[in-house]
Amino acid sequence: MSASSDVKGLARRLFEAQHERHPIPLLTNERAISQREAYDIQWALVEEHLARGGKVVGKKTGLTSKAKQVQMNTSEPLYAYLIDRTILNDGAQIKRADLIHPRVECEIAFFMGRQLHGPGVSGGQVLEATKHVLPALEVIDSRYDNFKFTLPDVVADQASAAYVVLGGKARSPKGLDLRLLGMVLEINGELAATGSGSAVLGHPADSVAWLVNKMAEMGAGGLEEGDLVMAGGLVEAFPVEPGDHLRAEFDHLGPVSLKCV
Ligand code: OOG
Ligand code: MG
Repeated sequence: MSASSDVKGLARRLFEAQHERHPIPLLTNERAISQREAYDIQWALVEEHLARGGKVVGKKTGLTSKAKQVQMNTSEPLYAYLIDRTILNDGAQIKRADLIHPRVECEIAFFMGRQLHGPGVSGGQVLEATKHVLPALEVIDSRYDNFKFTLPDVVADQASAAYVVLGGKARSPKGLDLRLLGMVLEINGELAATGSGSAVLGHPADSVAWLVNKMAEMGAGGLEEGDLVMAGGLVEAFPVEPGDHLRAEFDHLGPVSLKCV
């Protein structure tokens, strides 16, 4: 088998797992996968969505906080592409039956006012190129058995991306200290976690800068005007089941919520 048909075959496996809501064993159980190949498989997976009319509307970083790295037993961040039909409005209902074993994360989302390409991009340059920031919940859903993986596996699996729920007020980051911006997550009315922007690589803009520079390193371009960028979970991810209502309240940016049905 040629290397490129192997990449497509592995992407196809992940695509079918997404579609059939059926978890699969790790790709790395069969053979070692390099970082380069892992991003190639992810891109081939994205192409499966593009071939069905999906559009790339942004990017996400993941595993940028200590809480997430400890939870997933990894020590390096990653990036992935976001597809248009997965972006939902505040208060969205997500169907448990559409997913394998969903978990929810609290994040700060960036909306880019202009393009930004690495290498050498700083957090300050990210803030200058940002039109506004929004409070967000990300629904992740690993396509692997038991929500366990190694870094190349999760890179190939589009960083477990399932949905993004955008809420609150869109605000320019100018005049906001995103590092100290606090958030509180309530699940079914009970306090579940508190966090702040500093959790993601010290500052959410530094997390976005990491993504831009990593994309440059991988020869994958960077951020485009109008891109939505998720800066990574500030606290660990929480499993959700039907009936659950999650609401995060961010300083200055307001609330964002979703319901699992
Ligand atoms: C990988 C994706 C992590 C984040 O915000 O840290 C992520 C995973 O934990 O399944 O999206
Ligand atoms: Mg995330």
